[in-house]
Amino acid sequence: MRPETEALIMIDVQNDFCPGGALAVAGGDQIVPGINDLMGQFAVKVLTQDWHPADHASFAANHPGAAPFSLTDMPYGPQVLWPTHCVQGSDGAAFHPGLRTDPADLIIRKGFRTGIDSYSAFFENDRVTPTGLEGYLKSRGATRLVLCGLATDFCVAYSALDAARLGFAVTVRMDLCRAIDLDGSLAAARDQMLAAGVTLA
Ligand code: VGL
Ligand code: ZN
Repeated sequence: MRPETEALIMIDVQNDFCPGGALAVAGGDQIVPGINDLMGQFAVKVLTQDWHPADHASFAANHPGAAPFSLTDMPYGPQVLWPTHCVQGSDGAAFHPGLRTDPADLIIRKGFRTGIDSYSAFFENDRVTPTGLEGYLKSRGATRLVLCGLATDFCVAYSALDAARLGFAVTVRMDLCRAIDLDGSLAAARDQMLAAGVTLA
């Protein structure tokens, strides 16, 4: 068992990010057994769930003529337009059926505001609107975070970078993550995480 000051943050292990899903990440389902095992070691365990309304601004389908995986400009900066995924209450938004969700202390949902995407578990993509996770973790006494889940180069990396900025000691279990890897996004995410002092394990 790890000390009470360490928290495990499991990012978006949802059907739509697994093979067969709307925004499938190659090998996304392979990380499930390892995450289940790891959960047993942590006192503080948090799941995140990408949770979008059907009219969400990050969906290419809501931008007439726009192709999935193209870029658009949002008030808060550039935004990738994704295939419709993780719609609130859909099967795609459900956790992978093999993931043990019962041991989790908290499930934090993100991306539920129509006009703004939220990759990070801590802030929406404007980098200022909080999800509340920082306060939860700090009030539980967590100082060190271990992150795993989907996808390495988007929600995991954004979460790790925000966590480091907030003063947590951060380790990303790269073996328990899988990447989308859009135009070099995985290499860029690795470089940014290393530069921010995140440990890649
Ligand atoms: C994610 C793209 C869009 C992720 C979520 O979980 O990495 N990526 N929504
Ligand atoms: Zn999303």
